[in-house]
Amino acid sequence: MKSGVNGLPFVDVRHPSGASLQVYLHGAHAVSWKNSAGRELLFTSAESVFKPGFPIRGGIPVIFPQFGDGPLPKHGLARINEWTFCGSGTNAAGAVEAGFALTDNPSTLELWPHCFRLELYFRLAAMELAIVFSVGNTGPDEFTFHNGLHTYFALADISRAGVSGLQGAEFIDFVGTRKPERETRGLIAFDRETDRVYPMAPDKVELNDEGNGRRMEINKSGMNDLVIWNPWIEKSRRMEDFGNEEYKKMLCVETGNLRSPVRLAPGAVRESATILRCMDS
Ligand code: TA6
Repeated sequence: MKSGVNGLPFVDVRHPSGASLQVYLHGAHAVSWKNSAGRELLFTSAESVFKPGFPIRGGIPVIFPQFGDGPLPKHGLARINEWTFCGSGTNAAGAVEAGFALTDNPSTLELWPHCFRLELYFRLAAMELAIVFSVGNTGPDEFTFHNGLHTYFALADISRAGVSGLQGAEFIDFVGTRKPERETRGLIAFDRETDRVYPMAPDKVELNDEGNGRRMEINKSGMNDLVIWNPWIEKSRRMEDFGNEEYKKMLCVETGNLRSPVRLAPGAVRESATILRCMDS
């Protein structure tokens, strides 16, 4: 355990290949993932705050039990609570695994009256990061939830980036009509604010970061939906914890159960995962 920004504790995970991952206990929030070549693959804002009760801007925010706006704080409680580090080790495949857990506490119960246990396992290899996200209902009542990973990928230049693999998928544009549409593009490029939810999206998409000569494969399982977000110019200016020009250097490709909530019976556990594979050319 190391002491990070404002003294907040974080876990520094190292893989023999040279790959590394830094995860704050605050929100079980990964803020840096470097591949074996030492190249930073996540975007974390230089303006981010690091303090209790506030989400870190960038990295991999953990979403639970609510995606977006609603009766709870935006994107829920997981990213603004302090998680427990459960330990780390090398698994049979040679990946270095670090586990984190969050259970209900008086402050979560006040806002969301359900007992739960979240477990998040990061599995780090030379060019790959797998994240396993399990949600357990430890109370007597059924509950419904959204869960997901709001991943900020680092880019050389948003104007030279694109997402492929969504052609033909339905999407809802939250900057536009907010009505279901069909994706016609094989490669989605970015020249404006983009905030699109792809319900029941394909389980594999690819982010092409031409400026870095990098392709990132984004795989999901047990996660129905995918979101693509870039705040662009005006929204960037309105975000206090985000630099005005930082939209040029990032894209969120989010994976999770973000549209239709998942129903979980007492005692049940729902596991889901995202696997990120970096292919530097
Ligand atoms: O995932 C897209 C989104 O819901 C956008 O609407 C935008 O608000 C983004 O999340 C960031 O939300 P945050 O609460 O982290 O500022």
